[in-house]
Amino acid sequence: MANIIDGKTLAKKFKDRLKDEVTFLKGHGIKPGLAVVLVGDNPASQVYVKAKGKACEEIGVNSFQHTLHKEIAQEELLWQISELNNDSNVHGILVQLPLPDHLNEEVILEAISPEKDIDGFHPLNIGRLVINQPLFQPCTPLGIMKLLEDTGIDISGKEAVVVGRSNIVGKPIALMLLHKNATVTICHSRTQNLEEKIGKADIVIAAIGKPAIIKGNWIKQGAIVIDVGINRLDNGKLVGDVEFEEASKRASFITPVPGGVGPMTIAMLLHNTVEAAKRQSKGLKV
Ligand code: NAP
Ligand code: LUD
Repeated sequence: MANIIDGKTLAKKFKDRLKDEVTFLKGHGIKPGLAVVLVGDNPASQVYVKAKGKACEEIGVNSFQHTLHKEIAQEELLWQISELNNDSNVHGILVQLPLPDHLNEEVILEAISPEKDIDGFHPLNIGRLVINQPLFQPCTPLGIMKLLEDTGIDISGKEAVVVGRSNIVGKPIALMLLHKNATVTICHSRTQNLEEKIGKADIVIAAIGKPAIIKGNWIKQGAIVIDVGINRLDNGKLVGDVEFEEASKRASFITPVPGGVGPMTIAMLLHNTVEAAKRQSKGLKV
């Protein structure tokens, strides 16, 4: 049976360390601040934003939550972002995704100052990741790298299969694995013979958003399985993209849903916010 990678406990370890760091920074007059912008009333987004606010509170980071009407005009949202860019109490700015359809996500994300872009979604931060000179890296893939590190297994030379090619998970995690010298295959909705590709993988990253679409018996014996998917079933239960029970019989390590990648996403958000505060207090520019 696989070892369960406990994301909740690892996230707690990171948060405890960050809490001490925040105490130290406050002693030097620096109080890290995170602004979270939520547009509309998407229930999942409300849950995540609330969890982010609570995590800030736990470690002593100032959190500023801005809930905006779902029909807000793009210009108005851009104005709000520029206010946050100019606010010296705000070191990190996060605009929760997805945004309502009438808003242009690329334009909004590019309006965030790269120095405060603790989500790592600004084109400048993405470019820096591509050339392996990262500044702020997206929280979910960064959390996945910490989970992999925690297994103690060397990534170098491993076959990694990433399923999903989103800007927030699939593409950045593929780059991070590549930079650790994995041989990376990126799969998506047009990929043929997914089962065969997964069957060869030493590391599987599932970031699709479809319940149990990756069958447990596709997993190679001894593989590491990271399940990013969060799917709420009609009965209210949360499940990942991987058939957990079957996959556990083959994998060496596997992340659960919930309690795997999700908590690490939030811990990495706090990490990036503290880093942003430190950089800004030194007057560093990108
Ligand atoms: P997304 O933007 O919807 O992307 C989904 C990806 O899956 C796309 O690249 C899509 O391919 C691919 N796909 C769809 N059907 C497929 C199929 N049958 N076979 C193979 N690939 C398929 O999603 P996302 O934002 O990356 O999120 C993915 C999941 O992770 C969601 O459940 C989300 O809630 C969860 N998530 C969790 C965390 C966390 O912290 N735990 C963070 C972020 C996201 P195409 O590109 O061809 O359409
Ligand atoms: N937008 C994210 N949109 C969605 N799960 C998250 C997430 C925590 N700008 C921006 O935070 O990084 C982002 N930046 N994202 N996500 C998804 C994505 C965004 C997803 C899950 C969790 C953040 C989380 O804590 C818990 C778990 O897996 O244990 C379960 C929470 C529950 O629903 O009960």
